[in-house]
Amino acid sequence: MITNTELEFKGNQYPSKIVSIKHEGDSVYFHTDGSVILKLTVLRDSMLRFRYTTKGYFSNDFSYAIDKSQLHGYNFLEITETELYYQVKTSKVLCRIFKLDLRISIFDLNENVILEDELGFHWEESYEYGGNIVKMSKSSKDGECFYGLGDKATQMNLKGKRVENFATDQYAFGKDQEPLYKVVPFYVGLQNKQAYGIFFDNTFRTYFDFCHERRNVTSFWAEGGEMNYYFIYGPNMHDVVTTYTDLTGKPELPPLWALGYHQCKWSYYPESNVKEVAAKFRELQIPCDAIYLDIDYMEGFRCFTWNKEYFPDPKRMVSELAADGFKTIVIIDPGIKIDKEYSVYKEALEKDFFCKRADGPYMKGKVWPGECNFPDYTNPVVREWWAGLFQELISDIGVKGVWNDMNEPAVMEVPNKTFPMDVRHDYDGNPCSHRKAHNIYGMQMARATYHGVKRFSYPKRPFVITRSAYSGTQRYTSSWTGDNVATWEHLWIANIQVQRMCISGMGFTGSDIGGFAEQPSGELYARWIQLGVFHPFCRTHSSGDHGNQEPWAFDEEVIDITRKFVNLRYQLLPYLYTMFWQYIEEGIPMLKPLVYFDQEDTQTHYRNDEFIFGNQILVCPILEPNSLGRRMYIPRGQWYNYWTNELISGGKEIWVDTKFDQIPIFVKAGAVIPKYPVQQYVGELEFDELILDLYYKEGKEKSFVYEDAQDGYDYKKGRFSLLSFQTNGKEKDLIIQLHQEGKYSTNYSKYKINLFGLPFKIKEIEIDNEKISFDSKAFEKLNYLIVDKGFSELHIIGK
Ligand code: MIG
Repeated sequence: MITNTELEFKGNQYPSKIVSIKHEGDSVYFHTDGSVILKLTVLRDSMLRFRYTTKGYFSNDFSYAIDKSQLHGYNFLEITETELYYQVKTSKVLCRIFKLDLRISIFDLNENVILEDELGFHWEESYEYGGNIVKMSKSSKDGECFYGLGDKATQMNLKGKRVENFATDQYAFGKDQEPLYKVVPFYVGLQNKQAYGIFFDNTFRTYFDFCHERRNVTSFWAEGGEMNYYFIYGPNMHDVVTTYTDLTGKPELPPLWALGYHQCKWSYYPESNVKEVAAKFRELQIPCDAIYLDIDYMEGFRCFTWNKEYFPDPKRMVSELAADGFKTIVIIDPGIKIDKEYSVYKEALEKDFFCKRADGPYMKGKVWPGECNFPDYTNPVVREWWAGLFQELISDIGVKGVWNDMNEPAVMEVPNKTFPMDVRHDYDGNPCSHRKAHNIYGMQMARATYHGVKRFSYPKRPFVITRSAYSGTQRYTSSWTGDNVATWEHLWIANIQVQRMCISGMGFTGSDIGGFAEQPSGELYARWIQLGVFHPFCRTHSSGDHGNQEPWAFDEEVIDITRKFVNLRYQLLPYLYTMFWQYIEEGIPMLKPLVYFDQEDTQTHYRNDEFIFGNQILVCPILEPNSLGRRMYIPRGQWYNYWTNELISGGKEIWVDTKFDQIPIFVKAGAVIPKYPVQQYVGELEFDELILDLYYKEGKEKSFVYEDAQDGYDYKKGRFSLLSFQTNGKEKDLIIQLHQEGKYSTNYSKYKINLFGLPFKIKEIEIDNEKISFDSKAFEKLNYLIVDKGFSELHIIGK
């Protein structure tokens, strides 16, 4: 195993001088006098791809990460030459390729350096495996910051860290522990207020070193494959992240219920236990939309079977739960029990669908069912077969979602916790060993699962959740952060992991609320739910080998806090759905670390705890016991304290007082926050008003509300409703302009507008230039207005 870049290593080889170049369409080939070739492709004016070969030719170009529907095309491409370098110019960047040694420097159009090779591309031949360890090193300036890389359990800014990407079942992982479940070899660099991104699309074990080994050097390398990376220019982090997300793909909208609260445990069984848990949620009036069945629902852990003793009639149970608003989600693991009597095993064996060792026999490994074989999900025929297996679960029984676990892949009782590296994979017609396929195995399983669940759920939307993932997995599934622990430190980790996943293109993510391993105190559980309701995916889960972790496992105060915060999440569903829509449309991360929100403010560069939920709500969890508040950084701008409605100016660190049933939440001045009434599950209630919380600001602010049928695919045919509110506050006057788009007609007929922070008394109100009757006495008591939906301009005139 390689644990450092070994930059001085005598076995390192370097490219020699360029002898010729060839321009073909969007690509330029730089041939050296050895057998190194660099292929530089201009995908967009702000995105360049660099591929290096040391063989004199390029192998088949294939990637699981890249989305076929990504946008590409550039406006301008010019190639020039000086004595020292070739220059490729687009309308956004200049890229110089040095003739002597193939090193790269990238500049903005004003010739400010964005990113420069240090040693640049170099490699070491690995005779053991018959390939190269491919390496890249870049110079790094003082003050440069680094973000991204998926699920890393470490500080937000990766400066000074080294990380390893190798999908691993890391039970009860610790802070800074490496590697973890997911592999997202993408980072954002921020230097001199300019952001750029690097996506190293290489599925072998990879490492990234951010000025850890050497102070002013950032490097990344892989234990095989090609040096193949994408450079994305910002200059805003927003541009980098949305471009990366477009490159690796965006999901479809989940059904709205999937944004509700989910309850899980290892395991709820038998049926009576599942029913009890569901009923208790309704009794205590804590909203909940989904309940999970962990591995014990199966017959001897055989996927696609049911334990008939615990679940004599799954179809009846699932439909009874559904009648009470609960969607049933079941776990499916990759290991298929070796059992001649088991139909899934027999069929896969007959069709030769299992992974094989290099010398021929099927790969065997122990997981929950005992000895198993493992489908080769990298074979499209196998994926198709796997998708078909979901027919009974989804179409007949009525299961609404599937949970893919153990897909790193995890194997028990072996030191490396996974497959032997010689195992063969189809890799969609590019046969290879597990060294190359390991990091995408879980992704391909989730992909096959998604296609199956979607096929049988149609015309409704599927729901899938996975533990392992590679870049691009967001196209198919949501995810959770794996087996965390009920400790305060893990609450800190969960907060960072989910923010980091959001800026790594894979935002539909949450942690096991309360912690998977060990028992949380009531206080820790309460603090965790207070954070968890602001995560895109919101589920309590626990290993069940300690006490219970349903809200009622704790005292009355914690139950009330849970209800209060889950209620808040359900009220904010239209806001959450709108952020999801901005994510699928534009790749905008649903949670924004402060540095993403305001990269120009260097105070944000090392912040970890505070984040922006959507575009306009600032949240900061309480991460310590016995806290009656905390210090936090308020980013620049005007913010209302959600609990007190006090207006404060940001750009400073302050102390915020909170009670046990609060965490610091601030709403951006000018925002219009849409809310639904509290429902026990999505779709429980019909209502005639959309609530709009409007926070006055002097000046302008824009807010959006996206709605549709909450499930199904009509939204793709234009049946959605997009409201955009432009508020404009003046000293004695507030104008709200509303613009509507889309063909979906919402069921409610009115808006209930709650006005916060209005600095004047209302004299009169005009809607579309007509005065309406206005009862100022009533308003002074209630502070809201009810108006018919569909106005163009609401004018509130002060005295
Ligand atoms: O080896 O299915 O991360 O969420 O409850 C443990 C049992 C297997 C690990 C998952 C966890 C799940 C558990 N699984």
